[in-house]
Amino acid sequence: MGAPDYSLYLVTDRGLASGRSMADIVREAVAGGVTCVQVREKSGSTRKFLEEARRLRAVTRTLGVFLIVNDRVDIALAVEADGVHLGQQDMPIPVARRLGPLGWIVGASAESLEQARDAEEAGADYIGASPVFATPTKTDTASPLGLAGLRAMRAAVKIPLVAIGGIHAGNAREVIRAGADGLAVVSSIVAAKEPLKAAKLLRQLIDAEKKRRNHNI
Ligand code: TZP
Ligand code: MG
Repeated sequence: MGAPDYSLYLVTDRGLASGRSMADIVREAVAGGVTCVQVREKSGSTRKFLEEARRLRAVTRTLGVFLIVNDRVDIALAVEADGVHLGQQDMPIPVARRLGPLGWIVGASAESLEQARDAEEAGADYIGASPVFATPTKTDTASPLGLAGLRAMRAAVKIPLVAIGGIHAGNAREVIRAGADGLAVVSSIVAAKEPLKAAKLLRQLIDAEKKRRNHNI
């Protein structure tokens, strides 16, 4: 499916979906410009996680976007996801890499420069820079990196940086300007009344800022 595009990276959260199905939200979000989807389930059984991942695998395959599974290598393998996203307490990056097929995407969260460097050295494909801003969506985080922290992380590693935490249309451009290759969002799309429109606006902002950056203007 070509090189992964992390530009607008949607992370799912059923708790914010107001009863709508994640599959519908993902369809709308991808129509609006989401380039990559991570299925994330923080409560409930393995069985439920597997079922949700299976549904989203089918949707993302049809739409031609990458599907990444949060935390769980077993579920990622079971649904033939394109990769897995690992936190500091999850399976170590090289172990996940060995278990997955060739070309598997292994992403890793980093809350500090040291964690980012370690993840790169361990062979991560990208880093989830977390959290850039404080967010009610996830409160068990380290203190926010802020734009300065993100800039420092950008300077510390070469692999793609996907920024996460408190990102919305009002700050998207400055986060890209600070060196992010992509923006990961939960509530800005999942909780939006119109996920398609929300995704479209974010994608426009990201593309415009990346273009500006590439032309050095
Ligand atoms: N990891 C760090 S912050 C976060 C995750 C999963 C939640 C981001 O949610 P939101 O709603 O985009 O701020
Ligand atoms: Mg995790």
